[in-house]
Amino acid sequence: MAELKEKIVKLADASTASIDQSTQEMIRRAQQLGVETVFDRAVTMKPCAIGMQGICCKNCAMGPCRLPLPKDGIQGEDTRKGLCGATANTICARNFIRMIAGGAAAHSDHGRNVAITFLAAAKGEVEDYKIKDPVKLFQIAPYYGVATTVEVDGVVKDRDLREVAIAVGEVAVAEWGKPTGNLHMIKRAPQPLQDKWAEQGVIPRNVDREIVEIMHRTHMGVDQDYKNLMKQGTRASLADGWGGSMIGTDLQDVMFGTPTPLQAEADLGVMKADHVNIIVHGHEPLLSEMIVAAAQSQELIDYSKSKGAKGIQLAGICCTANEVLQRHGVPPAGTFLQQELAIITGACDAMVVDVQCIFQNLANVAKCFHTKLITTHPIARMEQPNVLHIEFDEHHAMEDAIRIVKIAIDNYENRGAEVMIPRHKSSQVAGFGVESIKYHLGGSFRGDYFTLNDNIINGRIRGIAGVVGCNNARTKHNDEHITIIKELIKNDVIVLTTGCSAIAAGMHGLCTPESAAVHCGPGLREVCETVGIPPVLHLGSCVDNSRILLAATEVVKAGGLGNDICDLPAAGSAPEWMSEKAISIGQYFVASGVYTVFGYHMPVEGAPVFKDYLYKDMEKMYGGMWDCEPDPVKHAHKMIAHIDKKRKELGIDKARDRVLMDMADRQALGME
Ligand code: NFS
Repeated sequence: MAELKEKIVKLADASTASIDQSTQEMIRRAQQLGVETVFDRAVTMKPCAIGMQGICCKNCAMGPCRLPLPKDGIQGEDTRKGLCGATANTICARNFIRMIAGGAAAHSDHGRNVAITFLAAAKGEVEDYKIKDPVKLFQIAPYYGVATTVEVDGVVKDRDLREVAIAVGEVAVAEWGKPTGNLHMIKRAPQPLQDKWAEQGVIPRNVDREIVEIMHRTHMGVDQDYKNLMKQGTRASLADGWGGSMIGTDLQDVMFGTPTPLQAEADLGVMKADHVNIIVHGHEPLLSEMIVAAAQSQELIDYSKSKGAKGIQLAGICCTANEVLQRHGVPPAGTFLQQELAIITGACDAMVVDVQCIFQNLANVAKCFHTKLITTHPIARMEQPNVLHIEFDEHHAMEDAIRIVKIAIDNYENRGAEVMIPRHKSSQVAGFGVESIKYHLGGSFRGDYFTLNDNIINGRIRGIAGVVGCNNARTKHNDEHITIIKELIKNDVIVLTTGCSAIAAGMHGLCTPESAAVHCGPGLREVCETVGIPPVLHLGSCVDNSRILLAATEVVKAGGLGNDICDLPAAGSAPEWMSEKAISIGQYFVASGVYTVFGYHMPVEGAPVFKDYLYKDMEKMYGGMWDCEPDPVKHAHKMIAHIDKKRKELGIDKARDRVLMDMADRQALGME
C-alpha cells in the first residue's frame, strides 16, 4: 500500500461528510490508507460561483463570457451582456436546457438500448433475452398502437405473443427517430395535461429530435428568447419522462419481469469477507441481469468454492443496483457517493461498470487494491491501464457475464491484508410499482387506486411525495434525503422514492413496514399497518420515475382528487441532486403538474427573471413549478404546505382536521 499512497491535499471530516455510520467508517479508513475520495476532493476544491449561478456562457470561442450579478443586486434595467449581446436570461436558459439535453440523452439512450435488445429478443436473434412478463406486454401494447387481439372466423382471440412483441419493439425503436407524428407514450397522461402540452406547443415528436434541437437552439446566435428556449427544454424533458424513460421501464419489465415487493438488505455491510464480492455499478440492466444469473449458477458458485470462497456475493451501486434489487433482491451496497468506498473495503473482487454516474477516480482507487475494475460499454471507457474493458454484446450476453464473474472469482485469492467491511446494513422491502401499489392498496376486492384515493380524501394520508435523485458531495451525504423523508412521513405524507434517494431510504431502514410505527404520523401509520406496506415505497431506478408519473395518473383516474396531476395533493423533491438527469427529471415533473423542490441550489440564481419564469410562471402553464430549499426540514414543509394548499382547493382539508393530532396527543402516543 505504502508506495501507492496518494497525497491528499485536505482531509474531509468524516462525521460532517455523511450521516451514515458505514460511510464515515470508510472515509476514515481511506484516509488512514492514504486513498483520496470524493469527500476529500470536495473540501479541497470549491465550485465556481458564477458557474453555479448559471451565468457563464462558453458556447463560442469569444467567451467564456461571465455575467456576475452586481454586488447590490439589479437596480433598474439589467444591462449585463456577453460579447454577442446575450443577456443573463438567455445564457442561463441555454445552460439550463443543455442540462436537460444531457439528462434526457442519458436516460433515453438507456431506453433505446433496451428497445433495440427487446426487438432482437422478440425476433429470437438474441437467445439470452426472453419475454418474461407477457401479461405486461399485452397491457402496454395498445399504448404503442399495437393490437393484442385478432378476429379469426368471427372469433376474437389473443394475437400471437411473438407477433405482438415484434410489433411493440418496432414501434418502440422508432420512437427515437420517426419522421412524423408525436411520441406514443404522451397519450398515457391525463387528457387535461395533454391539452396543456398541446396549448403550449411542447408535445415531443421523437426523442432524438428534441435533444438535437436543444443543441441547435443553444448554439451561438440561434434562440435568444429564454421562454422559447425553455419551451424546447420542456419538450425534451417530456421526451425523457413520457418517452425514453417510460419505454425503458416498460420493456425492461417485459423482458426481465415486472418487480413485485421483495425483501433485501442495503449498505456496505452487505459485502462478505469470505465471499467473492462483485459490485455492479451504473444504470443499464442489460448486462447486470446476466451477471445475476451467472452469479447464481451452481457451476460458478462451485468454482468460487474451489478458490476458497464460501460463495458469490453480488451487490450494486447507483441505479444498476436498483434494477437488480427490484427484480432479484440483489442488495445495494450504497449510493452514488459510496462507489469509491466499496473498493476501499479491500473486499471488492470486481467492480463492473456500464454507463452514467461512474467516477473516473475509481481507477485510481482500484489501483490501491486488488479490485478488477471492468468497463463494459462501448460508450463508457476509461483510459487507465489498470482498467479491463470487456465489451458487452447482447448476442453473447451470458458468455460475457460468465467471463466477468470468473475474473472476479479468480481475483479472490489476490486480496490483500487490508480488508475492512463496515458491519452496518439494514433490511428493506423494495420492488414497488404501479401494478403492486394497485394490488397492495387496492385490497383483494378492488384492485385499483380507489382505496389509496379514499385514504387521501379521508385524510389518513395527507398527500403523496416523490423523493428522488442523487447524492452531492457539496451536501452532507444522505442527510437531506433522510431528514426530508422522515419529516414527510411524520406528517402523514406517503413517499414514493427512486434512484440514490431510494437506496438511502433503504439503508436507513425506512423501506420496511415496521418503520411506520416508528416514524409515521397516526394516519399514514394506520394505513401502512393495515395493508402491510412501508411508508416509503421503493419504485426503482431513475428511469423508473416514469412509474411515479403513471402512478400519479392512476390516482387521477381513480377519481375524487381532481382531473389532472396538478390537482393532486402531491409534491416532488430531489434533495441532493447533482446530475443533468436530475434537471431533466425535475422539468418533466414540473411540466406534468408537480410542485418540485430541489435541495442544495439551482443554477439559475444569476438570472432572476428566468428564475421567476421557472418558479412562478410555469405554474400557470402546467400547474407545476420549481422551487429550491437547501434546509431539509423547511424543504419538507414547503412540500407539505403545497399538499395542504391542494387539499384545500379540493375541499378535503376539513376531513383531515379530524385526524390531526397536536403535539400533546403525539407525545401521549410516544411518537415524538
Ligand atoms: Ni439518478 Fe441513477 Fe444516483 Fe443520481 Fe446517478 S445513480 S440515474 S443520477 S446519482 S440518482
